[in-house]
Amino acid sequence: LGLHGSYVTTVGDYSAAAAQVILPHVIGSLEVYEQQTSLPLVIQNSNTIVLWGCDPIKNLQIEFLVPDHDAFGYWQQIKEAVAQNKMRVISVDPVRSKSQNYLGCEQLALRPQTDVALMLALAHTLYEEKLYDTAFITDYTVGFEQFLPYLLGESDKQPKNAEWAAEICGLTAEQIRDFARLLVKGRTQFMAGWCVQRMHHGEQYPWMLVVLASMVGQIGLPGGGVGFGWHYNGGGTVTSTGPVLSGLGSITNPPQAKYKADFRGASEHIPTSRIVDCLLAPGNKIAFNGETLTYPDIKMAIYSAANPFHAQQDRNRMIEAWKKLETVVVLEHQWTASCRFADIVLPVTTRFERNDIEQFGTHSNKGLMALHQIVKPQYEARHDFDIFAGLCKRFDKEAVYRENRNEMQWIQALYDEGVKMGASLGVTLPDFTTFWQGDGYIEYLPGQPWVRHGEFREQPDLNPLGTPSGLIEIYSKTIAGFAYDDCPGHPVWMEPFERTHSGKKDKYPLHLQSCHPDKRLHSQLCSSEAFRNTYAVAGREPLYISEQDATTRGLKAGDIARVFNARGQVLAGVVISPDFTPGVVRIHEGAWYSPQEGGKAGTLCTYGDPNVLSADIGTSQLAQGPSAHTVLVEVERYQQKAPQVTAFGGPQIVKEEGTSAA
Ligand SMILES: Nc1nc2c(c(=O)[nH]1)N[C@H]1C(S)=C(S)[C@@H](COP(=O)(O)OP(=O)(O)OC[C@H]3O[C@@H](n4cnc5c(=O)[nH]c(N)nc54)[C@H](O)[C@@H]3O)O[C@H]1N2
Ligand SMILES: Nc1nc2c(c(=O)[nH]1)N[C@H]1C(S)=C(S)[C@@H](COP(=O)(O)OP(=O)(O)OC[C@H]3O[C@@H](n4cnc5c(=O)[nH]c(N)nc54)[C@H](O)[C@@H]3O)O[C@H]1N2
Ligand SMILES: [Mo]
Repeated sequence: LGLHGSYVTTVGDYSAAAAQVILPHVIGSLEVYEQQTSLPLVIQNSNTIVLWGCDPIKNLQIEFLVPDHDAFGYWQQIKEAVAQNKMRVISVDPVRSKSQNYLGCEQLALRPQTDVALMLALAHTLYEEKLYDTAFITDYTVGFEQFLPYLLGESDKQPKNAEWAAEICGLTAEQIRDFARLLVKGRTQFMAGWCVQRMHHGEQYPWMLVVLASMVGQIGLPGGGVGFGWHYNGGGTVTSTGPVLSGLGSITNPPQAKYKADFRGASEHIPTSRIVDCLLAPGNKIAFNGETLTYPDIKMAIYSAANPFHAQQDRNRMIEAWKKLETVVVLEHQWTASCRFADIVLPVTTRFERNDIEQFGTHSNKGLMALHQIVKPQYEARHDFDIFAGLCKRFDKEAVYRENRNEMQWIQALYDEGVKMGASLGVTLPDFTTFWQGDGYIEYLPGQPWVRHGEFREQPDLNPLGTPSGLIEIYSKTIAGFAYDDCPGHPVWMEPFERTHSGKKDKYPLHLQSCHPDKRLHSQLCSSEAFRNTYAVAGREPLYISEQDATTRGLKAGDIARVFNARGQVLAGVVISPDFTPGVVRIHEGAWYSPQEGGKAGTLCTYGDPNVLSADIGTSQLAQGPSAHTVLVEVERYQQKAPQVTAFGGPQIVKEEGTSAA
């Protein structure tokens, strides 16, 4: 696109949009995609691990790169330490997670979306009982004095004490005080997941957790402090020393685009999850992290390796917005809902039909792996790379795009670059032919255990954080300067646009979680009937629900339920689970959208896509991230004859005139 003309880019992602924007202001880096303190050091030094909305045993199955699954060995040691009472692990989570069940650990079952209130009360208790680390606050942070009047209620007549939070989060004041005391009793490692920042005002949770960890005072010590990436990409595995390969797209001076578009004053980038807003209201202005963006008038969208008809919130609103696009192109090897809403679908190869090279172990950087082609490209499928090269050919940019390399030449070039990098690191790699035709596998030498924020703690002057002050910003002048009413200068508790147990009587009394599936990566392979049969219920995506909520609704295990709110309705198969507390239900994200009547907004989804029910509202003016987890629903038994699931199968091959159907 860049070689040809102009295009609108997206910033941030669905995963951690709120954390990615706030944490650089607060602690100077993204944190979410960075390596964590090595797990061996945690096992050695931590007295308590707090899993805050964090389910590593479920989510560590996935990595950006080829997973090495090494983290699970350490988690087994943590499980043993818990069994021998050498360590406490406390899961702060409204539901009993897979990790909790695996570790046999404790739980603080707070109400959904009330984490910031709980953290404030923990901070208040540490302050009131003089248990917080004043030296750490003085030496490593700024802005405690601006935060304190709010914490103590001097600025708003509401002390954020344990009694106050107990009303909101459903724990007792005594439980909250005990927890605060435990945090400073020994070494405490906070491990934070990302679900809680995928909620309305999702920026407040990572910010307040950093403030709480600062008051505990152990940031930068082995087995203490806070991290936001233990549950993904093998976070906390020890990083090996070896080359990190670059990828494609390293075109350095791209030639001037032939057709530079006129944006007519509109912005050339939008926050990823604001796409539907943008389509519905081009020209509208929104605030975003200190900028004012003007939505551009987008006419065409291209999706490669993404399935927006799973990922994006509020499906029915999205269906209306999609009509504004003149052309939608999807590059896929699965007939997803996104393909069905596209004008042109270009079939791509799976990785089994390609040659490739990849690192394995994302954070562990364990080594290199040759990914050999297993079968020739099937039917008309082509490599994404070849499709884009073919498009570039039409305006004479193929050679520039390819950098004069085909698939194997790219692999060899990346490898050779790795050999050079290795040499400078003292790591000797065999020549390419030996690697590719031999084992196809290189394991680097293990590195040294490492402590996140350790260098900062040791020498804050020499190793300042990337914040304006170089220190942790409990109060951020930058953020305060934006003057957003939904994200002020220090962390605060704010009611989300909807919440269970909020005291308001709601038509939709259940909180719907749409956490990441245990059995899939998002929507991938949901199309496989054989695989679906290992977890689907009555042919639908499972709906996890407590015994009490099921009984009061006359639901039995295996029933088909209708899950609905004002935004939409889906069918799902009932699973009654002791892991779920009353008031909280779950349908995993990635369940394929299955409209009873295709293309019609409001129609029943017959398989169970939770994004039919979610709201498409930005977290705040700061990050404009997705609020996918701020969702209330009601559930009832589906009385009628269950309609067919339409999501799977296809495409239907239409015979072109004058040709024979292949
Ligand atoms: N309600 C709710 N919604 C959510 C979330 C949530 O927690 N709740 N989580 C959000 C998060 S964190 C994320 S990351 C997003 C994920 O959203 P996506 O990344 O859009 O989800 P995937 O299902 O992984 O889609 C990837 C698609 O790429 C295709 N694919 C695989 N290999 C290739 C290839 O080589 N080339 C091409 N062209 N295509 C390929 C797959 O078949 C698949 O359809 O979802 C977000 N949506
Ligand atoms: N198996 C598997 N692993 C994956 C993925 C996948 O699709 N499948 N996707 C990967 C990707 S792209 C991402 S972004 C990450 C996502 O990682 P996360 O966003 O951290 O994962 P989730 O599973 O959505 O939620 C984690 C935990 O948050 C809890 N939780 C929900 N609501 C609340 C609340 O109000 N308060 C508290 N304290 N806890 C709450 C849930 O019960 C759950 O146990 O996972 C990665 N790993
Ligand atoms: Mo993600």
